[in-house]
Amino acid sequence: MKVIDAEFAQNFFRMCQDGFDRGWHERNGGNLSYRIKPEELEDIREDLGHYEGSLQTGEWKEIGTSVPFLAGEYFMVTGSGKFFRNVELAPKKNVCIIELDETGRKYRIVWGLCAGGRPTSELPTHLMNLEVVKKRDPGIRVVYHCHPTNLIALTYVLPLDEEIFTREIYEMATECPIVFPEGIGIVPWMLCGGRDIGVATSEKMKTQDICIWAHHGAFACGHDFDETFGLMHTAEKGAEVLVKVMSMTDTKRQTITPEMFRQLNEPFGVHINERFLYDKKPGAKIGER
Ligand code: 2HA
Ligand code: ZN
Repeated sequence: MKVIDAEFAQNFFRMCQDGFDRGWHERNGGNLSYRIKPEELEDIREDLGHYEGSLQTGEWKEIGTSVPFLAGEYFMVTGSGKFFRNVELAPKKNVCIIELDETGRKYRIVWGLCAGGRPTSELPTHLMNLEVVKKRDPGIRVVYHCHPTNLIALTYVLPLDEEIFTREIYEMATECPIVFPEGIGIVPWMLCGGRDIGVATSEKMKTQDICIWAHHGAFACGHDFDETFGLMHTAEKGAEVLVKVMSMTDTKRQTITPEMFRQLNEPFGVHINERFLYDKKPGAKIGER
């Protein structure tokens, strides 16, 4: 089977378009990675290794970090400097499949980026995230980075405190604590594109499915494309409501209380982490405990 006909690939390309349509991928903003299943790899194997039109793979290159738990696996990832806007139109130019070597320190391109290029500048963060989430749940295969406007805006006005940030977003949509009961991780502003920010993000991803990069964007992970996109969409929706509320007032007339959140646990089969359900001081403004 051709890579572009595989169901996972079509879902990957569609998610790029969905993210662009939401306004989360200006220019070359954002990146997406997917850890390919063994059976999916078998289906497309005949189409791999055709690099630059010839029957050879790219050379082994340093990832810039080490992910031994992912050694030998294959990933579909967006290309560095490529625009999400173009992925569905020309997937083979904007996306690639990489293979990791047996040490988990090197990769080579085995499909795509046919007009040249290299995998996303955030490859170390993607692979480190994919490694920690695989350890916690081998079914988690998707890692997504985008620039969602309202979540970013809030990193300028809310304290960069995970408990406060999460709680304020929880209060904006009943869905939020059900979809991310472990809350939103926060990485303060750091230089992007390298290993250090990858280490900081993957530390959050050990327990959380969504993590904000202050003044930059967000990362989310999930079992499949729908779940991962839906997670980002839900968090960004909560953030959008909060931006609207904050543009009207700094104090809410009424809201969802910790006791109300706790009622969600049983019927929805979740356990909302109690660290986000602290009691607020009477009269607390938005962003205050
Ligand atoms: O340009 O979003 O974080 C891609 C990015 C870098
Ligand atoms: Zn970014």
